[in-house]
Amino acid sequence: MAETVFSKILSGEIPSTPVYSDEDFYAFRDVNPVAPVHILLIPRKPIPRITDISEDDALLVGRMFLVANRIAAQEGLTEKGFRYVINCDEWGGQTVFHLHLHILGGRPMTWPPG
Ligand code: DGP
Repeated sequence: MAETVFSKILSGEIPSTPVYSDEDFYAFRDVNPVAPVHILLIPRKPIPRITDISEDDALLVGRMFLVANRIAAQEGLTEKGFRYVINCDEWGGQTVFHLHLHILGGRPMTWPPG
């Protein structure tokens, strides 16, 4: 599996601001926040894109959203609402090829996205 910025964050080679950690997931603050709360939740397993998940990952991906919901609640986002984003490939705007969920909140979101 190719090294990415996020595998280096997981190994500690690149510093990050932790928000949540367990044996399967790590969450940290985005270096370029686009909202008052902008957290990236990643599986420790290096899955490049959401389209690369297999049946074996179904539980992992389901649990990823349970963890995300805990983080959203901890960050005080659940009262007003928030947004989850997974970018996929070039047209989806994905720049780091290690699956990640953007947790965005702290301001009203607009639609459609850019
Ligand atoms: P995406 O475009 O969906 O692949 O999002 C990648 C995000 O990763 C982007 O919002 C910026 C963030 N990012 C890139 N490099 C670093 C880094 O070194 N540290 C942190 N905390 N975030 C990073």
